[in-house]
Amino acid sequence: MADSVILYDHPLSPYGQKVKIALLEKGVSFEAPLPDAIGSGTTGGRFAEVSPRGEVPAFLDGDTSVFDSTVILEYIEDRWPTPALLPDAPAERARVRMLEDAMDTHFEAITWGLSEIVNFRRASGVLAERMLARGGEQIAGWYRWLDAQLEGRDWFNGGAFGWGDLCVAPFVNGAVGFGHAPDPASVLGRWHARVNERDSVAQCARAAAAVGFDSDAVSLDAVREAMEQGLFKREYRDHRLEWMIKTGGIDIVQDGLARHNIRFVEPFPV
Ligand SMILES: N[C@@H](CCC(=O)N[C@@H](CS)C(=O)NCC(=O)O)C(=O)O
Repeated sequence: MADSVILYDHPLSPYGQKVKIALLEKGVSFEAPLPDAIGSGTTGGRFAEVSPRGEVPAFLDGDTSVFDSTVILEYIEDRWPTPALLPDAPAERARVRMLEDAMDTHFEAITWGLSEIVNFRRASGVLAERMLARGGEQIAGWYRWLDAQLEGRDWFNGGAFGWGDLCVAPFVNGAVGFGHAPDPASVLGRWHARVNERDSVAQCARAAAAVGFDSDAVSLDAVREAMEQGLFKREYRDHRLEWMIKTGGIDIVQDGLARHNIRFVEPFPV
């Protein structure tokens, strides 16, 4: 069994950030290669074996391969139990796992959708304005829900930073990138400032900023051009597809299908 831990990752992925924060908190050293052809819908090699959906994060620990950030986090917690990131009590563990599920599915779909409009220009004019406004309202609604989840706690995990926090921070930081910061005076806003002082969280936020669509490292025009040519396909999976449809973008889905620049998950390779 090889001894290196490899996390296939893209710094912008909030799911990848969840896993990196856990590894950093536990002091597990890892390499984080960017998979070849990520986003093309035609990934190959070892990455495609480890990640049959062609998604980051995907994790290799010697002979063990794991995909999906939630499953990877569970594996990491089992494999390197100290310091524990999940709370002790079963009810608390269930509480933070529900938080994680809500962020991974409903919340992420909104920031992903905003990116489709702002960065990938899937809509323009009145439709774009309407979808952006609706996304902002949806985020405000989730912020009210998150605020209530803190219920007098300093941390989503309970008395100290943990799973509940690392599952929320990357997604809220993503929303800030679209101009939707929580009110700094709110409970959530104060948590947001506190969590970003944490070294593990700050490292991931810096790495994301360095490759963001408005950074020097990435030419958004080149990415858009690749998308126009169908070389770069956006994955319209699960809740993302729901978001597009419920937020008024059903024509965007049909247009993307016609132009072959959106993709769905295919049967896993055998
Ligand atoms: N449920 C998965 C979602 C992972 C995911 O959506 N990853 C995106 C990046 S944020 C990805 O790799 N997309 C590949 C693509 O669009 O082709 C998880 O929790 O790991």
